[in-house]
Amino acid sequence: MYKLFTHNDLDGVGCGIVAKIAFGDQVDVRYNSVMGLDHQVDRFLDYLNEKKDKDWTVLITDLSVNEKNEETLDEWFHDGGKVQLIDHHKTALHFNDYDWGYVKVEYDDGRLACATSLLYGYLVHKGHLEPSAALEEFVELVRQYDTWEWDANDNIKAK
Ligand SMILES: [Mn+2]
Repeated sequence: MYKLFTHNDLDGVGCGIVAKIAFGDQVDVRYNSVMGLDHQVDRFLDYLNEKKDKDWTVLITDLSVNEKNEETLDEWFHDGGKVQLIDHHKTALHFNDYDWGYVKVEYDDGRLACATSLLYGYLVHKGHLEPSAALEEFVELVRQYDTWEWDANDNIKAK
């Protein structure tokens, strides 16, 4: 099973949609405010540590965790647990120091990344998701909305 903790804004919900297309009923998605995330992650890590349940893959998108959860996630990972944090905020770049962190602010061609576009790329790369034109359009609209590129491009569809 996959447990996805994601933001409750459009980009975060986009991650939930992409994850559900990839994993169907094998993913449990929880949408969080910036302030609410750490409590939820902390509670779930307590559950995992108590049950020693290694079947779960913990995914965190569009938000980053506090230092305490960062340490607990790293311990869980080194104990054989499955963890992946994916984000596009500059403030989260230090998570790239971990094998379970994937933070990218912009693509090589200069376009800004969003969490939905990073998660989509990740799931396609891992073979969890079949790319499609419809999905790519959805992901690109979310990306333009989240990065305000819709404004520069006057892309009302993304708005
Ligand atoms: Mn975002």
